[in-house]
Amino acid sequence: MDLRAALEKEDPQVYSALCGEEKRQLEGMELVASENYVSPAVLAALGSIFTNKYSEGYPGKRYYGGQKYTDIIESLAIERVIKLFPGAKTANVQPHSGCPANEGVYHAVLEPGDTVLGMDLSHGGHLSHGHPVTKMAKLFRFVRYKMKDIETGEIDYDELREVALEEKPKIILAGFSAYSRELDYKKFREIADEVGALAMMDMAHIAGLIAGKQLQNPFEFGFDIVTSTTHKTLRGPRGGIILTNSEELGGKINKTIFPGLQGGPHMNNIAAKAVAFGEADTPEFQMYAQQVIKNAKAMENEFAKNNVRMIAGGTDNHLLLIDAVSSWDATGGEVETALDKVHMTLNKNAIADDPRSPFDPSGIRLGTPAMTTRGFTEKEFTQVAQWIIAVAKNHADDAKLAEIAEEVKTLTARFPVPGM
Ligand code: DSN
Repeated sequence: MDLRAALEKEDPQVYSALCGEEKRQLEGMELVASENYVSPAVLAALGSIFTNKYSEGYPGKRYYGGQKYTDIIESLAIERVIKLFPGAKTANVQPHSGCPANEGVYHAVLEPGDTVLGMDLSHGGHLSHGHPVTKMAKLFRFVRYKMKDIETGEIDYDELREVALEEKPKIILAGFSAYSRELDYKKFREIADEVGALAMMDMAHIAGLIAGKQLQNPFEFGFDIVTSTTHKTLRGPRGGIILTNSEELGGKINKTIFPGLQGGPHMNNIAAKAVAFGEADTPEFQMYAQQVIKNAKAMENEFAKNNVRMIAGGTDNHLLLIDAVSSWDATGGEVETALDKVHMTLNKNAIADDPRSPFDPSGIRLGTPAMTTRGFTEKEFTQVAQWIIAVAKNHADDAKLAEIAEEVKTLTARFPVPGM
């Protein structure tokens, strides 16, 4: 059956929005560090009739009949993701996304009032690491560590240890959504051992770079729990996972996700996760992950040549965080808006200890995963950095922006979007 034709016939409004979004994705240059393009096979699984099925429980132990094929796909997803991250012993592939995955861990191993030591949001951490606006922060106590030196990005491991000794956290949480350097997992593990805490990593941003063997795997340093989304560098459908290094922890987490926090798993999503985990376990994916980092380095070089202030001084992964105010005397919001006008999409972002409001912070965050999937190499990303600089410097000059917009469209037209 032609699914597109069916949608067009039955719901022209939704179909028209879909066509608009396709055009936007095709003509635009996607630089949001957390976005990517999935393969046609992932799309096919996601848009499949697995969405019709309820499957509360886990493979072999469900609460509804008719589970022959859902058991096959969930077991495949579990086997494949465990193989992808050596050292993992259990996997829960049901979390609907990254926040429920992190919440699932907190509920599984903490009692109300227990303490978690995580990275400060403005230094790169994530809302779900206990930002005061979240419900989790009302249940558990979150204390913070930061970078020691914003210019190099080095984490202040001495401060982290001091806070850990004083606060006695039950979890020491590594991981981030806006940090561009590799972590010292050995130090995290040592400090966690010293205070009797679990070592947990939220690898959402870099899961694909770890799976692609370009960044270190926290399980190799004895981490207990690793959470992730599946749609960023890992290039799968939107979703979450929780991996652990012990059957005991895995059992607690399974009970917490279902029936603790979620009802029926989204089996179409789990089918798409299984496909993506299979795709990530290939030499081609390793080359992709390597190119993602090479491309980020190419932008780093171009920005450095042009005296752009990069937080942490540059990058070891797929993302860069730039201080727009110091570099170009423009706010993050102004640069984001001007880049939108030239079809380049990224997000305004707070920088460490940002004095500005989160609605118009000092920085921008950008990354290479999506355009690397479309085939960009160092040459194109050097050009991307030059355009970003030109746009930021001319953010109020609409004639100049229109000129750059045409150049951007000409380049992106040469690089197809998978699945379109
Ligand atoms: N929204 C994601 C990001 O952009 O990093 C994190 O949840």
